[in-house]
Amino acid sequence: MGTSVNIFEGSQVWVEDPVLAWIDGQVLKVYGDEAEIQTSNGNVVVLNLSKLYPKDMDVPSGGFDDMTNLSYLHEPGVLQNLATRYELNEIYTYTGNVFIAINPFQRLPHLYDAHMMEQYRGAPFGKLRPHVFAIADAAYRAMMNEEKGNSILISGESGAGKTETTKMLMRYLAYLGGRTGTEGRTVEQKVLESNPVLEAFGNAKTVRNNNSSRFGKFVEIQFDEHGRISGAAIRTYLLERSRVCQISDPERNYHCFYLLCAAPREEIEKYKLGNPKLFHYLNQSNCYELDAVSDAHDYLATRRAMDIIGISEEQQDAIFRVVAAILHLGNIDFAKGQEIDSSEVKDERSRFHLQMTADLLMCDPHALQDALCKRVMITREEVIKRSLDPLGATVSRDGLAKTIYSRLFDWLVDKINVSIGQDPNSKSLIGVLDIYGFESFKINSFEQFCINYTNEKLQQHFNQHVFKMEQEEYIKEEIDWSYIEFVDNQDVLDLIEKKPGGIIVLLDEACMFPKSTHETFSQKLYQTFRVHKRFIKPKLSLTDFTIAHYAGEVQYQSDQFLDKNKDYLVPEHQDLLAASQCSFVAGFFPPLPEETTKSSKFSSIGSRFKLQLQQLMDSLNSTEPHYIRCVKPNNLLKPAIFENVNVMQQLRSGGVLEAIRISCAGYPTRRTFFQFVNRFGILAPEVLEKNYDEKVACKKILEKIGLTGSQIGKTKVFLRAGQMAELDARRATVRTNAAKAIRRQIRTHV
Ligand code: AOV
Ligand code: MG
Repeated sequence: MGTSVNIFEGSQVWVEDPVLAWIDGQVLKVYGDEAEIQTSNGNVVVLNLSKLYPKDMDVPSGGFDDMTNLSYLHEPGVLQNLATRYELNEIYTYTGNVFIAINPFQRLPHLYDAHMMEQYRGAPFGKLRPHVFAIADAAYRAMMNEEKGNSILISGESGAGKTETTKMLMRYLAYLGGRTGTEGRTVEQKVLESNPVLEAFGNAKTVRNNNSSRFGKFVEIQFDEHGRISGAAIRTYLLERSRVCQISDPERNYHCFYLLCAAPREEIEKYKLGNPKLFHYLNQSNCYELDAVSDAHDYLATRRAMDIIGISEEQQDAIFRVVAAILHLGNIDFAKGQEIDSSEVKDERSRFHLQMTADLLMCDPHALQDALCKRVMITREEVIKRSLDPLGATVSRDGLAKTIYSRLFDWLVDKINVSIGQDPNSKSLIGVLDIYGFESFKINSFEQFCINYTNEKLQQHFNQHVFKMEQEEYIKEEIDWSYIEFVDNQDVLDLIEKKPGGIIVLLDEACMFPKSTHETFSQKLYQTFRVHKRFIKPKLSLTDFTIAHYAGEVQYQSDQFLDKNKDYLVPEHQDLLAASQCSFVAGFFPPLPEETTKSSKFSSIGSRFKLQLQQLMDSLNSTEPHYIRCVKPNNLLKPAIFENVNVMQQLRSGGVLEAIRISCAGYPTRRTFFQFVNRFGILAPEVLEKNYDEKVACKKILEKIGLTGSQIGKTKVFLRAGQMAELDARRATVRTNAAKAIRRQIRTHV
């Protein structure tokens, strides 16, 4: 949206820069379509006028709280405003309907203290500085006043601060809806303490974030008619299972493993643990400790949080016993057995770990060994036990570890929900969504596919609502508008989830057909989507496929898609653990109905996830949404570093600029009558002389300058994209001419 018409010699402009994303400069000369610009770092560049963006010269030194105050709502303006504010530790900024939070990577204690909470309680929106508390407060007021559910949707890339922001929101809601002086554990205390527990079991250090959530979370906080918290429900989405058995340097496995290895002596001895370096599931990476985190301390903190939630001592012991069992399980190695293609537990050390695993899971060690090394085959005639080779046994071992861990995680979520309790009579609710952000790595597998699919869903929700809200403002101001088309990502969603024929369906078909491989699956995709404009077959690969997501293209490697889509519990594992003497463990594996145990029918992770997402969307659609976009200012995870290119890329892919673009299709700039007259009265001085009321004055000014397409609302003037720039240019010309005239006058007088 270059506004080239308004560029002339002397103009301050932004031009694209490979290092800084955008750099400001001054136009030295204009020749036809091109201009020569001196940039602020001393370079002179020649560019087409369409590549220049006018620089807003009216930005206060601290930037604008709300970016819609910018005269030019373009990329460089938005970026500059955020950078200016970040430098002053102003990490929050409004952009119309979207709230932007930039990770400070340092504790800002005053920002979240009790005094701050008090200030925001009931304060009119926009009166105080932008803050997550203001968003939570607005959601709470809206819920109370309109008796409608509200939701707060937080997005942003890994490490951008979604989970921290979620915790602040929850703290503030607990403050608003908490009870004072009640005996025992309150609902809100349990809700808050669910965070450290879920983080211990569902978060891990990744390359991008030392405390990365490896699951999605939707917390629904229920309120009674007095606006007090009366219950809550936590739903989680797709925990990353592969991490339990496979990590790469410098990442870590789930925190709980390290916490347990740092537990007090008696526990370490009881579970025969010790240095995490001794365990295969942990020592695939060289990272064991985190900066500024004490696992020993966090172990005790997690235990305390479990106490508050109401997880009994006995259950806590069982939980950590299972965690220890998984570590021992991972240390069982296999060697070739006596028979061809069979395997046996490798050596003395492995036998020790087998025994430990069996002890901790309270199951029979022989049965455990069989479950790991053998498979039962059911043919029409007979039931035979087939041996697995060492590699097969290792895969079986890892499968068992992943199954146990994910059941443990599900158990925790259920337990937390039961303990907090649901309020069936709840008057209203606020949902808070903290989900994984859009991901595009060098290698993108099924996890990234699901994560990005989630983001497509949320983006669609976002588009629809930003539009709706935008148009509601037009209705409120009673201006004429016609429905504005926006770029819909329905076609990407169809590509992924359509029935029949979408990628998820094709993947399920491939999983059900025994002869398929990832090659045949990829071929099928290439054939089916040969002409789909969101699907691309990369030239140099026979099995990769690329999806043109709303946030950019992502190339997926299909080789593990089939395996990862199959949620297939090996019947031997099921039988083994269902027979555990420990009711906690046996409880993870309730008996299955007869038919499902026999057939090897698989259950599709992709399809189940799709269903979960649909349910999530249904819940969200019945609420009034508020959007928070978290931004990561740098990849070093350090304070006070604002990397322009990095932030720019997030604003683009996070759909922030898309939202701006959407609002540009409408009337993105609006000014109150007073502001408008003040600024542009100079264009029609004769109007100012007459004593019109402000609204009439605005109308007259607009008439005089013949600006078409703008609208006069009840309290504001609404301008189309670029019109503000046009008005400013005229204002500048009038002023320059006036200055020249004055100079002429002075000269003639002299
Ligand atoms: P994420 O949830 O968005 O990533 P987090 O909320 O875990 O990111 O934030 C990452 C880290 O940034 C935290 O551990 C803090 O050290 C720091 N941080 C974030 N927000 C704040 C804040 N408001 N004040 C101080 N420090 C903060 V992921 O879960 O990886 O997508 O899957
Ligand atoms: Mg997180």
